[in-house]
Amino acid sequence: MPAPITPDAIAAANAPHEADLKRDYATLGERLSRRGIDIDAVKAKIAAFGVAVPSWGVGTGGTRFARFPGPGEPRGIFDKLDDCAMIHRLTAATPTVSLHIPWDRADPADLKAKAGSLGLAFDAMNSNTFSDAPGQPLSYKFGSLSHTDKAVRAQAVEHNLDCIEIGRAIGSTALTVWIGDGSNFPGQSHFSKALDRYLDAMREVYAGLPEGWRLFTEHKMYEPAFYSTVVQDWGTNYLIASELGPKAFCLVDLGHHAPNVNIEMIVARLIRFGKLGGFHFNDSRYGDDDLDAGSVDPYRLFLVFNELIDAELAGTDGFAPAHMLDQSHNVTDPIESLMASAMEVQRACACALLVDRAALAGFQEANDALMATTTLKTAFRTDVEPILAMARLEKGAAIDPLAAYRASGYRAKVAAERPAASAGGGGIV
Ligand SMILES: [Mn+2]
Repeated sequence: MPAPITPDAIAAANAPHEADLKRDYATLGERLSRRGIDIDAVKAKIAAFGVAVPSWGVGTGGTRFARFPGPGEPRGIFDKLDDCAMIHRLTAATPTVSLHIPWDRADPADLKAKAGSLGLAFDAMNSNTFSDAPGQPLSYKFGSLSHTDKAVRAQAVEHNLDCIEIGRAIGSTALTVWIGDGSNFPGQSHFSKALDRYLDAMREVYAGLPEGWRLFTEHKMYEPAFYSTVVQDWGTNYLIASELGPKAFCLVDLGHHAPNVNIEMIVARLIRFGKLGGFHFNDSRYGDDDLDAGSVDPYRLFLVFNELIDAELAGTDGFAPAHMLDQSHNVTDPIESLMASAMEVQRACACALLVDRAALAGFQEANDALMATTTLKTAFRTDVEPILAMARLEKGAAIDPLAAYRASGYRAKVAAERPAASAGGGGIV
């Protein structure tokens, strides 16, 4: 097994860039100090910021038309963890991995040992009742937690409880539930009855939460059901989380909304009512495209973080949203996309930390629309790359993770050991 890149190799890759970075950091620090901002404080926040990598993200994704596997694809969860470790060593931004069961099913002791040896921990568990696992007694073709057949619902509940058990054994403290349940035809499904069945099933899952765990429900407007989905929008999701209880929260996947929906405002609403659980970061152009975070609309990502930082600074009680990437890599090396995306999320966070909040509040009170929006733009337009790079350097990660990754030859090394994949193993939620 090729070891992920060594500290010496990273230091060698950094050496030619260190002097320039220090100059750039000092220059930016001087400019920010004129705005009353302490660059070291921003850097410390970024250094402490992490976003979880989804285990399924390190494999090549695909569309429902085709999948074009890349070289050296992970053969299973242990290969996936190696790839996740590579991402974290180079970026120091992804300390945790989010598992999907049954795709990543393995002996929990082995999972924990492998992750520990790589310096990784586990984030939220993800259940899968949107496809049929081999040998599964009952099919989810017509739904899972909201299925008309009680036996199918019971099977789906049992699977979620199983995910919790695995998670408990490996140190996870949250379960994310996304279902594909819904309908393709008007009249196919009774909206209220389906939601009631879902709520009844979810109450059983909720009852199985260990002490200190949180339950995240993820809404999605369409797909795989195209006419209606049971958990279709943030409003329904909020009602679900409210019905279930204080350990239930809403998860916001940036790709799961109708076009042009004001996602940052949804975030603010969920914060206001104490039900924001976390995020699946990605980007989209037309629908649930699962493009790399910040690749199409970095300003929207910034505006989401603007709400998060606002809530954090306001000292919102119990505010601790989970951050995770959830994207599909069809034409890029997944490791490169995940590194770039983790850094985009950090960038949005860093820019949001630069917002002059006292000035913004003043402009809002004075109804000065132009100066209010300019205040946000001033923060967004600041090139914070020296802050991100310095945070990486000081944590032993790479100043330029993409260049260091390419220079390492990691992909060619794992390709020599991992037979070419022909299909399968993908999945986007
Ligand atoms: Mn998602």
